[in-house]
Amino acid sequence: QRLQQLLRAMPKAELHIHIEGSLEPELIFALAQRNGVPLPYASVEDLRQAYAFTNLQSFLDIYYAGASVLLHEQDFYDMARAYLARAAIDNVAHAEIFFDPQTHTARGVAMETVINGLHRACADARSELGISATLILCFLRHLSEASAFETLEQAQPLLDKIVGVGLDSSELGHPPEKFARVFARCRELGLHRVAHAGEEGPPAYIWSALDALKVERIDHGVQAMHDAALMQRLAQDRIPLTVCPLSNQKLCVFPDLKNHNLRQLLDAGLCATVNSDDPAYFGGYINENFTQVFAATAMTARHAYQLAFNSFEASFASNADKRVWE
Ligand code: ES4
Ligand code: ZN
Repeated sequence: QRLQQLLRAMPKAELHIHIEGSLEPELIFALAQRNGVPLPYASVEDLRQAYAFTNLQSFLDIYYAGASVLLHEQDFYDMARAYLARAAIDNVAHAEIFFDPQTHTARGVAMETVINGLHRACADARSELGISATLILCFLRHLSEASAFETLEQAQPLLDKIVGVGLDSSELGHPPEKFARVFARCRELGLHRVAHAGEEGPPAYIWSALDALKVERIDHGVQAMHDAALMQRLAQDRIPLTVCPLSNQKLCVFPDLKNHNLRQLLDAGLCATVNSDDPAYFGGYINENFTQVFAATAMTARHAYQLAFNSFEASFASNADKRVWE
């Protein structure tokens, strides 16, 4: 219908996409073959069969296994280029791409291999696809503060190729405070800051992401609904939430999309956005997230306009980025 067409056609910014979560099973198998990396799955179909998740951790185990096929700069380039080509089809004008360097450096891949491959794909997307794309380095919260500091050190010579830092991986038991000193250092370095909080974890983790990490956006944040004072803070300060409906459905954060609270977050005046998170694993790219959540919750064209507007307001797009698509 007309609303579904509007959702697909409208220009949008994607602010919550893990590049390792855009690796399609076909590309995982192609890279495994190219690099001689053994996989514990017999075929593409066999791997897809394993995509039945009950919570965040059950997904992360498979997601980290899939990323093990990435070894060379060209692998990181091919992965990011495939995502950006797909994003262009969904009328994404600007993408801020998360990557998890510790997943790769722990396997002996150099930081510059990761960042240079991803950055070259972003540069080519600018000239060839008319999309501006920037990179956000995410620290894995299940690892130590020392490991995060070491990661920041390794990235130091390449900081002109990233726009900010994030915090992801297993949320429960890993509150944001653990990384307060790392994020303080990142702030001194002039980096933008975001963190996953309130995906599975409690509203208290959203408060500490704001107050201990001084983040500018909250990734997910859907648990904020359980804390009225927090809702007021998020609305008053217009702290964006990067919401990922299909992810929340697949990881059983909500029993189904009909119960998703995106509409309530928007109607409460929050700067919510729609994003794809790990599209190769969760059953769709950004337009699929828009069309499915709108169909399930009977949102309107007014909500569609607000979400597109919010995505650009919430972005870290520079004037140079805007010149790519304005
Ligand atoms: C993630 Cl859905 C989600 N949550 C936390 N960390 C992640 N890394 C990749 N996807
Ligand atoms: Zn995420």
